[in-house]
Amino acid sequence: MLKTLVAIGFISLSFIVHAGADVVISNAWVPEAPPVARVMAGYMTLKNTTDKDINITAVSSPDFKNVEMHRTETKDGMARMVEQKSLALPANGETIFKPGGLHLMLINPKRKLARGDSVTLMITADKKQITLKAQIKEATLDDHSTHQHHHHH
Ligand SMILES: [Cu+2]
Repeated sequence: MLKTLVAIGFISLSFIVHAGADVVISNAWVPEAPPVARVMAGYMTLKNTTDKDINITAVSSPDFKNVEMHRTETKDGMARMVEQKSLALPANGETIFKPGGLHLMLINPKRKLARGDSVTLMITADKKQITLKAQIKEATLDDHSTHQHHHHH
């Protein structure tokens, strides 16, 4: 009986904690890059659990000098990256940052980052700030991080 009560208590407590989480972020990772790399990519899955669109208006990290949101677009066989100043997460929808599409551009790492390390990301979603960790993982072959990364400004 006591066990049941404790379990219920835990469930309702975690419900309260999650009630504020309009955006649930999972699978956040950063492909490993050569130590000399000045830019790294970041990927994640964002779930908007509300029935209203939510706008991501800023991303920052204490581990990088600057963070941008980019979308890779292919036109006439040429891929280019377009910075997204703001990104709408559709109501009850899932938005995936993945190689070849939306990605975070992590610019000028402040420390050496190797596989197994994790970095902190801070995402502003409709004025609320979400803080999460992303792990540095082995880059997969089709990752754009393994290609020459051109940055246009
Ligand atoms: Cu980019």
